[in-house]
Amino acid sequence: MPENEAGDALENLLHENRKFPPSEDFAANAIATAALYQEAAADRLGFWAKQSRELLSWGQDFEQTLDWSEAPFAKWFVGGKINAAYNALDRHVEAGNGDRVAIYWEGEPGDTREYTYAQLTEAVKKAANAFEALGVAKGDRVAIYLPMIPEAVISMLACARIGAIHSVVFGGFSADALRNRIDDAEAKLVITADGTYRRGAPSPLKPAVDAALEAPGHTVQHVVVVKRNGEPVAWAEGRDRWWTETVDAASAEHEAVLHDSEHPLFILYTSGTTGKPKGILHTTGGYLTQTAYSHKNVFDLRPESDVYWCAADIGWVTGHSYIAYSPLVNGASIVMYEGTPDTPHQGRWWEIIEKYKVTILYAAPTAIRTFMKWGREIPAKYDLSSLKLLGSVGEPINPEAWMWYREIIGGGKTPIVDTWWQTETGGMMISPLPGVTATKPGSAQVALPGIEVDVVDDLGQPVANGQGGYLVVKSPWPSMLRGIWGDPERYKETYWSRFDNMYFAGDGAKKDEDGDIWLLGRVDDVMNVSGHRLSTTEIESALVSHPSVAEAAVVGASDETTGQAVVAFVILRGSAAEDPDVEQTLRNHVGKEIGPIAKPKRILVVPELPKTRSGKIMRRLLKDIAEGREAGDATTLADAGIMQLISESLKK
Ligand code: 6R9
Repeated sequence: MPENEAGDALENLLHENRKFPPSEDFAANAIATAALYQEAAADRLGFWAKQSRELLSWGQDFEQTLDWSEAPFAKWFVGGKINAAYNALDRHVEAGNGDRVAIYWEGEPGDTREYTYAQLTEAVKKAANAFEALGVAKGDRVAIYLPMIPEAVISMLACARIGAIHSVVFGGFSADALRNRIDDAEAKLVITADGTYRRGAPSPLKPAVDAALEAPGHTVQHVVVVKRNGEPVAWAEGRDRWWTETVDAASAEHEAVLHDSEHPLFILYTSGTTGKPKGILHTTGGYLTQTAYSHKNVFDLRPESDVYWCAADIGWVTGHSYIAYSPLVNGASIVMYEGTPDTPHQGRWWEIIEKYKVTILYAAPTAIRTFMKWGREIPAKYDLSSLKLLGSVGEPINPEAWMWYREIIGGGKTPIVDTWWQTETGGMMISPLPGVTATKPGSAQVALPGIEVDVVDDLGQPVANGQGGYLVVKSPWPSMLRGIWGDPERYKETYWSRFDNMYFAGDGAKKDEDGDIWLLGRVDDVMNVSGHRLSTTEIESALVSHPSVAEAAVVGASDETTGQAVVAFVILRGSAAEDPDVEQTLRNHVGKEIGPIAKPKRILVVPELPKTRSGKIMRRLLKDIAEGREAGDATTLADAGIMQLISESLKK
């Protein structure tokens, strides 16, 4: 864990003095004001009850806000009845907003589709009827293995409508990974597509479903296939159905029945440190409340005028909470993009922002660092003046990347909200409020009103300002996971056994002198060098702050003398690769930024870094390389060829 031992080493980098208060104009008109903090502090449960009733349409009001009597298994908004799809769709049509655009969809090859709220409601009703006709009933599990096409959102909402539990499996996952998830959840139906487009070429999906279902013993009765790229597919008669023939042909009349507030909404698998992936379970009322609340207040959302783009994949929790659910529950117009950021050119994102006049962009630091590497002249070619707010999620954002995001993309004026949360937390937990908080580059800063977090030491005692420790959540929150599918013991063990009555997030964090929170990466990403605890994030930030470095990943490799040694993998910018002294220069730079103890023992120059679907660097694989082993299981990588590329580049 990152702690005070590394003393001044930790200080330097995290002692960011820059502060960016909201502009007077933004602060004066902001949706979320400082009063929210006071209101939540005065009566936390009352605050959530009020938020829930304001943001959602309950078919039957709840009687109790929180039942924590069977902790750590929470029940929120007990006795309430609600339908998630009705909240995301029908009610906006009923309120006269049926003509508002719900989804602006942009395919990778440049084809487009648009759905108004009325059209999306109709599409979801048809899908709900079709799924029911295929035998799917309330409580059944449906696996969704789709690319970033509107049918992904339609399928999720159709499941929610009928009370089926969706399990979205990222389209980049292998047949094996898909089969494991199908088996664990005992899915009855699979929704997939013939394929998608990636980097300008058709990329198949259906063959992975066929391979996953080849061995007998599974629970799948039907596979519904969306035609996306028109590539030929194998067909299992009786099992497989085209979307056009089942869904498009179904009736557009479908009544949204009410489900219990605690009815399961979805399962989403996330990798644990060890063992098989965990099926994180989320339910309805609390999840919708907190995601809608955070989406509105953190993004300063005006549904009637904003165009909101969350550039995550739907197979990641960010895609669930901030593409499929909260923006639609809030009645916003969203942009959804199918492809990669560099197809057909490196200005693709900025072209999309210019085209749709996107006002709010929510993206991951890894994407921002990639854009930095490509150069500021690319976004400079586009009109990005529509942007009013930028969000970041997925990993700590290095101060350099934060500044670049604000200056180059936000024109030096947009607030940046660095939002910390997890698959398990369901919605945002720590984030500035854009009209209130004076933001600090690299820090997520403060818990949202209604959320109680702290940084504690080994014994669970809160650390003083200026000190580091473990991030914990001190009281239950509406969108918290309700457990791990089929494994209640693992839920208790993983999250609730480390400290008494506190949720252990698995992240290291530090409080600065103002008490603001800086996330330091996963606890398992913390290195111990000669008894000094060093955070991978900090050394990475130090490396990225050097003009020669585009991206960096740091691991602790076992070392006979020092216990662990710092090994850095770096992607260099432009001509830096030709500099024979670059490694020494970077070592010294880290020494200067953090302290000599943090100087990497080895710096390896690589062309790419191994990343998961959600853009997280898989340090485990880099550690294998650093420790001279064959790289381990790489099936969850977004791009499977990367490890080969890295090994080859290191042989040279
Ligand atoms: C939403 C999401 C969760 C882990 C989390 C932490 C890291 C996410 C972050 C952040 C620093 C942020 N993380 N947001 N670290 N600052 N703003 O990413 O969910 O895929 O479950 O990952 O991601 O380490 O514990 P998930």
